[in-house]
Amino acid sequence: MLFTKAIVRTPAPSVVNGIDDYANEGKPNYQLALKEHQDYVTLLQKLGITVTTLPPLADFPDSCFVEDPAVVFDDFAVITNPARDTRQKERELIKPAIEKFYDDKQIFEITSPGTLEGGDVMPVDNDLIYVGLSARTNQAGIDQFSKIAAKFGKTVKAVPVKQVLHLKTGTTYMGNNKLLVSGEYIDSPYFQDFDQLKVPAGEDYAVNCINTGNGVIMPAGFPGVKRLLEENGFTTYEANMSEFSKIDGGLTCLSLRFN
Ligand code: CIR
Repeated sequence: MLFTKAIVRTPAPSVVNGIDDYANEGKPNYQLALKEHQDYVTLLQKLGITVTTLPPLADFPDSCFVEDPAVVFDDFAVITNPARDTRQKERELIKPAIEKFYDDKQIFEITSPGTLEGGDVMPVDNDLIYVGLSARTNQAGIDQFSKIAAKFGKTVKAVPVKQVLHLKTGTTYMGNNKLLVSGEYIDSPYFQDFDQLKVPAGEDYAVNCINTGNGVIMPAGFPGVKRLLEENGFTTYEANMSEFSKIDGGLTCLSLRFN
């Protein structure tokens, strides 16, 4: 197992008004989003993960995307500083959940003018963390995050994010030097030392996968990515993401994962 615990937050009815900067596929259906979320939790549990479910927050449409207002590692956690106004308050609303698992000395914060969202943070092996310089994460945020990570022996490398929302919307790490890549990250010099698993054209959304160490969770309906993962020795489990994808949400953003 690569992680044993996860924190999620049930979507509120307001999820239908989540930010949609990229997908442009209409509004999510709340009941279906709720079902997809419940199925996601059930799948994590089936794979042996202990899930803490936080209550819905009616005033915060994107608050089910808990990956963005915090970044968690086994030995420390960072409350981030989301860039968009409607997501700002999520940082203080996730904090009590983080405090249940980490003591004061292990919790750090990104502060203005720095902005950073967890979707841009991609840890790989050897204490290296890639952080996307994106529409949501700025250089000041990366500088603050690097200083925090250095206290725990980790090195941060910044990577530009030009065509997608967050770094992990374009690439996710599967372990053993295998990096699932799509779009702007295919053959990218930033990731030339990895064994690149290249997502076929038209299946970019499915680059956002979660390797539990006990199988890979991937979005349902992407046969090319399923084949690619299976050819590389991964067992796959599919999760329906139709409603979250309408508001630019991927699988990783629905949980915080740690030991
Ligand atoms: C947003 O635009 O902030 C949300 N609608 C989607 C956040 C997705 N988060 C992620 O990929 N980590």
